[in-house]
Amino acid sequence: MSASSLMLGDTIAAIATAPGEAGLAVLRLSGPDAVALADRVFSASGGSGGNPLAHAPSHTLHHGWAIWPADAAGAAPGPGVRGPDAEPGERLDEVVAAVFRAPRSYTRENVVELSCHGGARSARRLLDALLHAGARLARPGEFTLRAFLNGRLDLAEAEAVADLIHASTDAAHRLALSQLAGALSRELAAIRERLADAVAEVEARVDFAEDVGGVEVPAHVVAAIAAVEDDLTRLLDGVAWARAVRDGVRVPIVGRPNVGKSSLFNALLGEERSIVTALPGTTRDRVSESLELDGVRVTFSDTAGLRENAGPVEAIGIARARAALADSPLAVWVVDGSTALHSEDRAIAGALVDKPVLVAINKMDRAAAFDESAVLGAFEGGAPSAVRVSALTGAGIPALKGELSRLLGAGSGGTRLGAATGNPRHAEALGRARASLGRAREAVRSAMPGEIVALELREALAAIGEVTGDAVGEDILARIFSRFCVGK
Ligand SMILES: Nc1nc2c(ncn2[C@@H]2O[C@H](COP(=O)(O)OP(=O)(O)OP(=O)(O)O)[C@@H](O)[C@H]2O)c(=O)[nH]1
Ligand SMILES: [Mg+2]
Repeated sequence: MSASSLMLGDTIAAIATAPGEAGLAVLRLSGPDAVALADRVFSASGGSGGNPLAHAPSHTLHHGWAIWPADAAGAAPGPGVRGPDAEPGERLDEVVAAVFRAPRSYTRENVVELSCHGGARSARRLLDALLHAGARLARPGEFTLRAFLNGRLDLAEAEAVADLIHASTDAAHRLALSQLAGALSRELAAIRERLADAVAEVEARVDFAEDVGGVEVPAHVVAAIAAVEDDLTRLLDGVAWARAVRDGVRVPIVGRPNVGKSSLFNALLGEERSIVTALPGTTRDRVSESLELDGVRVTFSDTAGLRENAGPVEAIGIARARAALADSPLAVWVVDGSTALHSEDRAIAGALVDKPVLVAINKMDRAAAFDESAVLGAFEGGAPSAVRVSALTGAGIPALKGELSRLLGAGSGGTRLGAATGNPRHAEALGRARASLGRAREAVRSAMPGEIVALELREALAAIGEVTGDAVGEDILARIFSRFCVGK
């Protein structure tokens, strides 16, 4: 990839902190002219003149004032730069400048961080001053993109920066931190080394073979390929859980009217959030609320009871319930355990066949009116998990939560959260690598030419390399970094 098309040559600026009233805000500048540009808006004395930062050693702090810069000769303000809102030399705020010289900085370029007061205006006016002085407004994630392009972070580590910022549970935070610290990258580096050895062995034999078809791949190479496949399988087994940890999951609570969905929703959350009445058709609007379950942010939504012949308002609620079902990986299906299985229940079961379902057999405080096999038998494809509960008394609720967390993947390889990844981009590439390895072993088994084996191994290597960014295109980088906020 060419650095020029990503414009590494210029100096970028952005506000790095969230907007709002706060003690401090921080602006970041990165690029070859970071120190010179900072000097144009920084004054140690509060007046203009002197370039106090020009000779500042790396990793030093400087107290002073931010001032509106004198007009730069020829520095026409770029797009997004507002006209001057102050006189040259006018004080904008009292600040501290931190100077980091390349390559000892976040981006490996010259970096200056200006800490000013928080609130609506200070940072914004200071940013305007920096843009007026000749900096370009950074794009989302551009500082981290530069850290990646300059080799300070690999791509998986750079993506972990975004995950860290988005993390909403301790487990998600830990997962992102371990990825930022290189746990995944190190595991993948070890895998790639073993694969590269295997490729070298196969290719050496291909080069020396008289008859291409006659290359024999030694048993220890086949074993090495199989071992790498196992390692990839372990990583892929942990993806579902790590993904749930990273992104959270939405779990709709569905069922026919009056079975106790809202009561169960309230019992799960431990608060009276949804309205409960003895009348069927009580819930019409979708009500959602989150809780943390073994480190996963689970957002339950209470939905309108699914039935035919509903009134117009209820019908809209039912349509929303169906929509909630469509975009969730998992659903809780509530049935009334004190009545026989209804034909409406069977219809709902039919709509749930293609996703993991947890059945809550509710109202267990009453006499059971059907056997469990009636519920489970309503599913054509494999029987789902079922737990008997009483939303009224709270019995069975902890068991239901435990089963839910098991279904989300807790206990799988990913719970150790060591080298786990929940990033769909990683999962896709690792899955492709594993498939290539399977084909490589198959090629060996069916005595195909050594070149085919080598080709598959090289494809696997390339796919793994995509995760750490050894081989990715600009379009992929653009997509990844657009997830970031400006200033990161
Ligand atoms: N005995 C008993 N009654 C329950 C239980 N759970 C819910 N109920 C009662 O069942 C009735 C319906 O409860 P809701 O929670 O409103 O049921 P729903 O499925 O949300 O109903 P809709 O919103 O109309 O679809 C209420 O009278 C609840 O008190 C339970 O575990 N045991
Ligand atoms: Mg309800």
